[in-house]
Amino acid sequence: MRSRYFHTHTLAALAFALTLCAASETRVNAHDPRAHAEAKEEVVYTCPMHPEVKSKKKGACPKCKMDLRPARAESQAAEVMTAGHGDSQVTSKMSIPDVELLDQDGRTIHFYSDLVKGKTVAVNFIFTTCTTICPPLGATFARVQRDLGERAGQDVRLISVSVDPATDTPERLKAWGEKFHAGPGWTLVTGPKPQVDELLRALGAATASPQDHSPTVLVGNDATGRWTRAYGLARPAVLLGLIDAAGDSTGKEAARQ
Ligand SMILES: [Cu+2]
Repeated sequence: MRSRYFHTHTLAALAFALTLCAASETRVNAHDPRAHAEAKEEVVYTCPMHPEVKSKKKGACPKCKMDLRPARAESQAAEVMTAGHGDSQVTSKMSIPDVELLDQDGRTIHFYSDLVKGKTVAVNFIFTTCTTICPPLGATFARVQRDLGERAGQDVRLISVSVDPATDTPERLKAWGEKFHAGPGWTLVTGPKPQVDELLRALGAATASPQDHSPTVLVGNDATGRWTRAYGLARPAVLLGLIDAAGDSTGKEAARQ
């Protein structure tokens, strides 16, 4: 699973989103519950947090109450991500703005210098009132955090950026993060809307409304300049592989640059 690709600007991200949408009719539209019903094939539903929980019907996980998700649609979408972009597009460094924002404890942070500089980061895009795709995005990060162990907060940082900063106060983000046992290596970010919007544009995650956000995770390392956009609900092992690759300045992919 070495496929990856790179983007530096919003146009490329838009193209990416369109590719995802066009790629599979049975793929679940992140924020449209009707999309679930439209899938005609038999689907097995599974919990993002507890993969051993399987059901033929939609519903809540008996262990954590999280909405079950169609396992087949998830794996298909993950395959689309990698199959559709087989060869990585190597590019120059992303320009990460040093915008002043707030973390989940209400502390002022500078996005680049406090969170990104000197670390490998995985960034997802969430809003706390979302009941569809964002909870599984949080659950995925929780599993990545667990698998990272003590690396979380040391050489790797997980970052969740609110795409609805007007609603998502630091307090709301903190409560949301606590549902997923977010530890010190997982920073949740909000702030004044103009600054958040500037950040989202720079990260290729700007959308007209929060509901349009796609389940992506951006994995990169400022020092190596290697950035990958991946399906946000990919298996944690896949995301861990991307995290390792992003920080590996001696790897095969890096040599191709
Ligand atoms: Cu969402």
